[in-house]
Amino acid sequence: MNLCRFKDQQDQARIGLVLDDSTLLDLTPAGVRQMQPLLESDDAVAQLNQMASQGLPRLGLAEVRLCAPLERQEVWAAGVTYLRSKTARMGESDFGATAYDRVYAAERPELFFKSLAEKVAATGEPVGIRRDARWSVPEPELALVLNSRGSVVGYTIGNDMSARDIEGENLLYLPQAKIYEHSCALGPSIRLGASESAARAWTIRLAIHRQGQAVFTGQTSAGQIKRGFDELARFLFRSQSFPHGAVLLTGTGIVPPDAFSLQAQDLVQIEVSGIGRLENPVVVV
Ligand code: DO4
Ligand code: MG
Repeated sequence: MNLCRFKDQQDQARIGLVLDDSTLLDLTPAGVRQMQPLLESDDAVAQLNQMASQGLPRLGLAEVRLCAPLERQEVWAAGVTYLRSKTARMGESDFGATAYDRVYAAERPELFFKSLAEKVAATGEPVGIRRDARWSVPEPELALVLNSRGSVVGYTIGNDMSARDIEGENLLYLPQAKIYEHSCALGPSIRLGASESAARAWTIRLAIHRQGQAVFTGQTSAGQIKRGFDELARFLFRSQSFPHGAVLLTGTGIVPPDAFSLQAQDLVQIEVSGIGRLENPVVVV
């Protein structure tokens, strides 16, 4: 069951339930104006099933503009949670190498702030590469949707856009490598009601297209994430509260070859088998 946000004709955000690849149910007549009460409730799937049987209006997905599926949540990210991410980062950096090695093995994960909700790109909106970076990549990641109690209530797809040369030059530059205009995309919807073991069986795929040709494709399994989802959520909620909930990206396991850098007008497509596809064109920021 996939929950989405979309804009109506008056440019107001509405909440919908994705029925299939081409149709959604508008939940507005059922009194749903925000996602948060559903994400906070213990029986969101049962409530939504009940609403779905009420004969609510159906809309074509092609007729609406999807928004990023979050409201007031902060977006955070975990790093170096896949072996592939650890080895790639150790290669790109000289003196930072031991930091990546150590955090991969440590009890405490790497967690960093990624974005405010209002800065997140929805599917179809541009993601950015910095004009002062030479080496930019998308990071396709499974994203945990957490309620205010720190429980995983759903999953979406995240793109943790990164400037690898800036991160590799000095780890203290991580915030500049990771947080800039259009550096985070989320969507297209939130998958509710899936267990961690079901989510771990999902395949994550990345395809980058340039002038209509695929210039990179790769895939991994969410099962390769080294840490438990609750473990990541517990560390995020340590000594910190999130009254609106949070979205936590779980790290990347797909790293394009070192010679590859994104260019303006590339198209980044990320698919997670249990969720759908997040697709964003690239712009220079
Ligand atoms: O350590 C730097 C960032 C790691 C990251 O974003 C990832 O592994 O996905
Ligand atoms: Mg990442």
